[in-house]
Amino acid sequence: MLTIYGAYRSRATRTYWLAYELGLDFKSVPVLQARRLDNPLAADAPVNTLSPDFLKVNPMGQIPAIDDDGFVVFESLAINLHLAKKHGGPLAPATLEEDTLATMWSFFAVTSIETEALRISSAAASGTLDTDDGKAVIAAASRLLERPFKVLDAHLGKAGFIAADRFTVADINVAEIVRYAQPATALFDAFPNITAWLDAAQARPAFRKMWEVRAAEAA
Ligand SMILES: N[C@@H](CCC(=O)N[C@@H](CS)C(=O)NCC(=O)O)C(=O)O
Repeated sequence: MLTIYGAYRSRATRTYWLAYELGLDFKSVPVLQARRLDNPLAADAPVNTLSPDFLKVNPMGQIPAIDDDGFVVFESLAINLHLAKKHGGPLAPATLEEDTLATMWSFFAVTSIETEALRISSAAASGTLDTDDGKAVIAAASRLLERPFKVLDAHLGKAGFIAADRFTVADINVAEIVRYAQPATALFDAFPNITAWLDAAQARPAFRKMWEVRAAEAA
């Protein structure tokens, strides 16, 4: 049995999306981010990233993590690469080259895009996008995202997808990182190939299903 520890308002969305794409039978164990709770160590606190039982699963105290028939993995992108390769089919890399490209673009997204994209998503979540401070955050993050977006946009213009001639796990890994920057609409206006690729990814039934469950989860 596959157990996914996470929350739909967290990086676990990547794994839930993939699990829906693959049609996996899984158990979801809700684990909240400790920072969302006043007293995460209180006896009556819901299971969270600082709960002793969860720290036995992921000593980093972060979601998502999985227990796949006793094989425990943390780090969302590694989890997704593992699940795709284990279950095969069109979402999995079909060759060593596709596997390497899926790894390369996943690392690219997490090292060159995620930090700045999260700044944009945090500004949007805190409702400060229209303030001077919020505009300054968006401008600074957008400037730093210009180079990786240029590289990604050129790649998608030629290839259409991230690591193969079809939608794969690599598209999910990269799309779920690029999504955090979406509130910076002017940035996306400058990169039409990224915009078209992300729109198509987010129109997939498995993304929509994940997004519906996320919307129903307490903010
Ligand atoms: N690099 C890790 C980062 C995981 C991470 O930071 N997750 C956040 C939620 S999105 C978390 O669990 N934070 C702990 C907390 O806020 O208490 C991954 O991709 O899995």
